[in-house]
Amino acid sequence: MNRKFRLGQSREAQDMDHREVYSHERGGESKRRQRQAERLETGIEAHDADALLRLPDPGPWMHLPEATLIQRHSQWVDLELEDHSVLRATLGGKLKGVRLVCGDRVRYSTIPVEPDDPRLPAPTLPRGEGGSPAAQVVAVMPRKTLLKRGGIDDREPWQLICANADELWICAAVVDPPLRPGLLERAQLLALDAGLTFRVLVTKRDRASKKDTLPELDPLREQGVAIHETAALKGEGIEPLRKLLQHKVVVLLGHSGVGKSTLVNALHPEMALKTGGLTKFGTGKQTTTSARWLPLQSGGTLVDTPGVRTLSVRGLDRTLLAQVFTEFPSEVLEDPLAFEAGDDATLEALSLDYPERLQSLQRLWQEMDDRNPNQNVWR
Ligand SMILES: Nc1nc2c(ncn2[C@@H]2O[C@H](COP(=O)(O)OP(=O)(O)OP(=O)(O)O)[C@@H](O)[C@H]2O)c(=O)[nH]1
Ligand SMILES: [Mg+2]
Repeated sequence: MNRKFRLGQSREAQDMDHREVYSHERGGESKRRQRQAERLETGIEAHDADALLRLPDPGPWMHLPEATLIQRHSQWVDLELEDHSVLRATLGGKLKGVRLVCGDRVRYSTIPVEPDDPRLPAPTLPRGEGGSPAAQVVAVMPRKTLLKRGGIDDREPWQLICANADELWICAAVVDPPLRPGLLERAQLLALDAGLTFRVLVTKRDRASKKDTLPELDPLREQGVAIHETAALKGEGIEPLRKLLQHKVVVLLGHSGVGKSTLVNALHPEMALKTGGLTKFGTGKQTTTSARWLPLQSGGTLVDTPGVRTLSVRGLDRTLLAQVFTEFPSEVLEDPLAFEAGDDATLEALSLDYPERLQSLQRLWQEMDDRNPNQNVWR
């Protein structure tokens, strides 16, 4: 038989007959990616999106001490204990498949707990900071709130941002980096979904004239969304935020380079978080790389997060749109796609102050029902 060989791999001639498989490969896709695409197609790995958020019962572990997960690393997590010291911990086998996130309240053990499956090796415990005993997280407590955004595809339907937060502050710079249209509405939807109070923080206010009233925020102003203007480098607009933070956990979200870490440093200079400049294109440099839980001396906790390009609303409930697009009549909110966004007569009949919001509503409406946006990438 005339066999063809590829590097490090022999191949049955009949495989070659399945041209649809082979032709993908010739198109430059790796075998792994092909297999992923096939699984998505057959739905073998399609999960119940809500099931992925369910947590195992912490009941058997309630005798163990509780801590807050303050930072996730690839192999371990950092916990903040009752006495505010930090302990590095691995995740116990019982939490396999459970995705923990910054802000989770967890139960931990300082004695290694054997894994359920005897074939698995016992976890190697890293040494904690300052030689303190290392630990293993064995349970996670029910979450008061969970801030999440739509994920990549059905295998990862949600990207978790923070657990147990009270407020979401979306940061938008006056200039550099430019605000992507729709980011504020998207953040508003995520906050509504998680049940968090929503505020807009205008950063770098010193970079624009005081006469500039930032008319792009008018639709939000009219809805009564709280908007706070700050110039963190000059310390302007910081004190009112300090008051708002008392007894609260606040997540900072925004594009890379809008000044989230600079704002944290202005509120708590001892934190001395790394901040970055901007690229020559006026975009951020992704200086912050993982979410961090930062308790402030003046009260409250800030969660600094890495810059986002966009916030997917895939999988969120469409009824939330009525609370964001309050100016639209119910017939539009029931089926926005029935209205032609480019048609002057339609827009006039709706007498919209901000006609561009109809397009934005339509886009979000479609995205919320987008089952698997990556499914068609391969063809
Ligand atoms: N003029 C001015 N520049 C600011 C202000 N706040 C931040 N910057 C600058 O903006 C740049 C980015 O700030 P960062 O705090 O690193 O931004 P970030 O949002 O944390 O960015 P990522 O960590 O990449 O998501 C830095 O060069 C800051 O000096 C401000 O109030 N005024
Ligand atoms: Mg940062």
